[in-house]
Amino acid sequence: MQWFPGHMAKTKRLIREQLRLCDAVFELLDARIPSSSRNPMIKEILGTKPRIVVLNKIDLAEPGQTRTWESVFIDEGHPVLKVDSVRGTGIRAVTAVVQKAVPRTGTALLMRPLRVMVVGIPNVGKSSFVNRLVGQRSARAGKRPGLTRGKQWIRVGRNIELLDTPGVLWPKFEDPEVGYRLAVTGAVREEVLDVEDVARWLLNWLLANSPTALKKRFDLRALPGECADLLDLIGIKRGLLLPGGRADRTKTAAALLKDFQEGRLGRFTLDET
Ligand SMILES: Nc1nc2c(ncn2[C@@H]2O[C@H](COP(=O)(O)OP(=O)(O)OP(=O)(O)O)[C@@H](O)[C@H]2O)c(=O)[nH]1
Ligand SMILES: [Mg+2]
Repeated sequence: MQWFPGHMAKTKRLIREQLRLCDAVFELLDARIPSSSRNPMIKEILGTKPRIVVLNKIDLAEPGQTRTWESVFIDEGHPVLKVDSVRGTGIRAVTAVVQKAVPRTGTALLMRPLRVMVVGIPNVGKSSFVNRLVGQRSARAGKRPGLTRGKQWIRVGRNIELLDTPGVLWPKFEDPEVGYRLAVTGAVREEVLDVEDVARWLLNWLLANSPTALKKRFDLRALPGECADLLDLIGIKRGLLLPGGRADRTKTAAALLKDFQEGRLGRFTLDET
């Protein structure tokens, strides 16, 4: 798996450089994998900069577990936001949390907007989150022409400036399970994945944690124990076939991952506290 291409090393440098200009950081985590989506390099880069944990994609995660994870991060000393950046759930609370998280010392800080950098793994929803925040105030911003905007800094209302950054992963997953969780939730580009292997991992997870979701989605009365069989069964059910009538495992695996990523199998949290 090649999940740490050159541009990620570049992003790491960008984060380091821009951090000096920032008052705080939004650490976007995927609510389905709050621990696996946490980049261990980020902690070391951010140092003591105030960090606001944003649990994004809460619409895809199991709500009870999201609350449990929220308390874990609060206990660590971070403010926590629970957000669905597509529908906008939780967005209204953001501004107040930022204002509270940044210690206001010195007049200089009061004279300019707060600068907050958005960091997170690929596909976690950083740009959606930024767009949601901007959209909320776009009418108001439109009434004040003449505002100069930097190329990368995006103004939110009067008080906050955001810096969207590209997604970063880290070079080595210590725990292979973390790699699988990142893969099934869509953080790793499909071209570098063995989709069949990842889909089998997901099927095993669902068999162990929510067999009824599988039965319901694919209209199966009973589940075979063997994962390869189950993948074939799903392929046949969905009509994803090779010439000759066998299931097309590659296509079936990709379709299953898509179903999971779009929430069609249900709401799941893969990381346990
Ligand atoms: N269901 C759901 N989907 C979301 C949410 N936030 C983002 N998405 C989807 O996730 C995908 C990635 O969103 P982006 O905002 O592009 O993610 P990103 O972190 O900016 O990705 P990179 O820039 O590639 O690192 C898109 O298909 C979004 O629609 C959310 O809260 N819920
Ligand atoms: Mg983006």
